[in-house]
Amino acid sequence: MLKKLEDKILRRKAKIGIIGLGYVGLPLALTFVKAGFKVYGLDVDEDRVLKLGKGVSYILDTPSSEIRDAIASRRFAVTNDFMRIKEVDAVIICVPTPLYKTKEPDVSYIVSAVKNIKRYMKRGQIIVLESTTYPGTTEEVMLPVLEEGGMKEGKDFYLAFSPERIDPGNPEYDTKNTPKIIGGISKTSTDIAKLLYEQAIDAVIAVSSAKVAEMVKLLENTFRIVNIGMVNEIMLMCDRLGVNVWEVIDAAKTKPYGYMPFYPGPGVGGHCIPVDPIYLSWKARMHGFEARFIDLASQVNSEMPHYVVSKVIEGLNDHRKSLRCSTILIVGVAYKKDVKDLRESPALEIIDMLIKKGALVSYYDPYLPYLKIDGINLKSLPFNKNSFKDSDCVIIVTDHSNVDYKFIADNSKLVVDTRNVLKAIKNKSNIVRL
Ligand code: SAJ
Repeated sequence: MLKKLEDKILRRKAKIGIIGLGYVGLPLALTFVKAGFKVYGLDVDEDRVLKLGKGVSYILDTPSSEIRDAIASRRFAVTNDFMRIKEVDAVIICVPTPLYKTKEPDVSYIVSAVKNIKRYMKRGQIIVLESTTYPGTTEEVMLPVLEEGGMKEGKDFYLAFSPERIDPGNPEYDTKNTPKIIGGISKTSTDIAKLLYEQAIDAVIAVSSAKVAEMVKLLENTFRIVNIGMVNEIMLMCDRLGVNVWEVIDAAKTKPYGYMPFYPGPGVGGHCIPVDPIYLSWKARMHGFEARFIDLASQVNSEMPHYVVSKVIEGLNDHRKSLRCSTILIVGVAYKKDVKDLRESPALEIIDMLIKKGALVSYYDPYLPYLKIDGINLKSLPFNKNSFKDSDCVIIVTDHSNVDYKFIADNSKLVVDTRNVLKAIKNKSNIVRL
């Protein structure tokens, strides 16, 4: 059975099902299609299935032309019919792993996916989880469900974890050229899953277990949240010391070894960095260990929106204005530059705080024409002189590349720049920097 599967993989005849066609699953599906495999995209979201069926992309980094080409190749079909799982040789799960309001991991999407797989699975299938999750999920949550009824992992099916490594908006690295980690419950599973991924991805690195692979991802994202938290705290210190933190960082990054630049900002958004490390600290706590760096970094990062609002109040005060009834224009609301994703965006918290303090808030974001906050519908203002001249304060929260920041600085009474996009503009009294 294993030999037959290996041959099918090498001949690109193995069929692949991908559950969850978001910013991870869709590019992965198209990468396997381009490598010559037949792929069934499975998603519960009917709107996504409809759009993809029409060759329309909803992921900024995935052009619709790629979807149309995949469909035209007759090697890509999208459906919400999980019975298709019966027809594939491999199933890859790319579903969300958010947090509950209690800050505990919500693996319900994984559980629902693995139950769907269980219902339709057949002997000899490869099952890979890609969703970022706490170490042990593959073994403790997925394996028992799949082995119910007597099938044995490593013999009747193959189970592995392979963390997704997607950096939305990154023009240089995509699914194919980003090295991929893979770790199975059994060595047989590691090997067969590695063979599958190697047909589509340039570099695939095997590790000794699914748990190691789960932990690799959490190390990567914990590295980021902690360093972002550290540099936000350095910024707060520089503010007290009257030192320009951006100049300090630019000088520090001239060090060719042993240093990597991170930048202060208005807070940490996205559904990875603010979330994934909490999966690790939660699991560590279950084992009686307090992950102090993660908790501290999360705390420092979550204070940043409040800090931005305090800089706005300070700036207005210097212009003899109170925040209440002031008109505030937020430039950029996505969670980071050049994406149209709002999840966990600090801009939403800043807007909420400003409205609660009586400010009249509007926004401009080239990627997000509409915004709904606590039932309030906002529409992005046009990018013109009046939008800025009519505002008592403009806050640059997300530094999208395709925005003329000099125009903003030239036409605004007061600009709070949280991303140092105005660094080239010196000695202008209307600019407040973090
Ligand atoms: N941020 C800062 N300062 C920094 C870097 C980021 O304030 O120096 C903020 C960003 O504005 C954003 C948040 O942190 O709000 C997250 O930024 P991010 O660059 O980590 O962006 P993500 O979450 O879209 O992508 C990350 C990947 N990013 C990079 O490796 C550069 C990577 O960590 C993961 O592959 C991905 O999350 C994931 O899916 O886990």
